[in-house]
Amino acid sequence: MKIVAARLIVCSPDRNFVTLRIDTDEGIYGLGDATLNGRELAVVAYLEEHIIPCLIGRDPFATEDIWQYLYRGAYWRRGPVTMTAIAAVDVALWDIKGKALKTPVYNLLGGKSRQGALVYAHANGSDIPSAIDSVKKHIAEGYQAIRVQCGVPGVLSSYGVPKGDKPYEPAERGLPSESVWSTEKYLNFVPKLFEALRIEIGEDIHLLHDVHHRLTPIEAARLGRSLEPYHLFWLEDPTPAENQEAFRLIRQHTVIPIATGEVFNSFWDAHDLVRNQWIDYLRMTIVHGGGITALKKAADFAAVYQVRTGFHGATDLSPVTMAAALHLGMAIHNFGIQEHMPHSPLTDDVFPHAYRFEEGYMHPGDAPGLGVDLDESLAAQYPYQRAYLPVARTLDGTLTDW
Ligand code: EZ4
Ligand code: CO
Repeated sequence: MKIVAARLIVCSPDRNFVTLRIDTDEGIYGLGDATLNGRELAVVAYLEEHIIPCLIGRDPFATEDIWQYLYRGAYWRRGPVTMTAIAAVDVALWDIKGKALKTPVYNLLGGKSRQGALVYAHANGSDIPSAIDSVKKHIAEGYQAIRVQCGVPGVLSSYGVPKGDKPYEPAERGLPSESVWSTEKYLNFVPKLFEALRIEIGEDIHLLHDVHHRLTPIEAARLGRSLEPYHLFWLEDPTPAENQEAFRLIRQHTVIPIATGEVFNSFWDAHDLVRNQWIDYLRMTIVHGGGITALKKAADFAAVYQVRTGFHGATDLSPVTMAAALHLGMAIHNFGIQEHMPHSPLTDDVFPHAYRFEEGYMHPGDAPGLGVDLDESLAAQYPYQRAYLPVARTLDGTLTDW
């Protein structure tokens, strides 16, 4: 089998998605997600100008060799644009492999290790009562694990809280909006939120929280310690992780489980975190971390240190990535949990898929390959629109981590 063509489909069914389609001489094609939120067209150019010409004529089954060719062969290693482009190729090739062999991709990665993938939903509210309502709504839908974000009194537009009555979506069309941040108000407020939640919903539901890189290590340690009575499933991105050593300090002070890695693009971003057991869950994702080939190795390395996976799964990761994450999550032994932020009905129509949600778990389905398609004529009705993630400033106007 040979690769005969590859092209990008850029569309915006409620939000932007970049999809790579690779075609073979046997009529089988594969899809890969190439969406890098807020920097979409950089990946399109990288693929169109620099990668696609090198793919034509290659054997699509050679996932390892093609990965190495694109990674080592570029000389310039790593970086989110490069690794998203490599991921798109890699995932499309695994899709082709599965379709050609007439089996779901999870069978090519080790086979099913579990019945389904435990997922967590996003609950949010502008204040504690509305956050509690949102959690109860998700429990009623069957979720057994729920991330909770809440507006902080005195802080305009906190992370994870929708502005209107539409579901929370981090990217916004137009130029970047600005939000305000106060660490002091946040640190005083969050324990009250989780105290109220445990009183209202009891002990059984898993609760999670995303700090979104906004604290220093010692502030994160204080938060972790103050949340211990409410036994969270995890505290996510407590501090930025460029300095992996920062997590040592958090670990010295609190037993709260720690998750990080959604912005990582290489396992080297996580190497110290994992081998020192400074984290409990690795959130690297297939689309930004170099594809199934790279994430399988990362997960296997993490397994040696009893670190489990918690792949990023926000709406900016397309249904193709959700499927890829579920196939890999079904197969590896150290799967932990999968983020599930449902796509809009329109996005789901553009990407018909075999995966499904049932009673707190997701299932990748048994279609050959990844089990996701792209309705190109529908996609064409929703062209790309420039969009960005917001930026954040502290109360005195200093730019801070969003
Ligand atoms: O801000 O996916 O845990 N989920 C997150 C997401 C990220 C977005 C960035 O594109 O932190 O909401
Ligand atoms: Co996050």
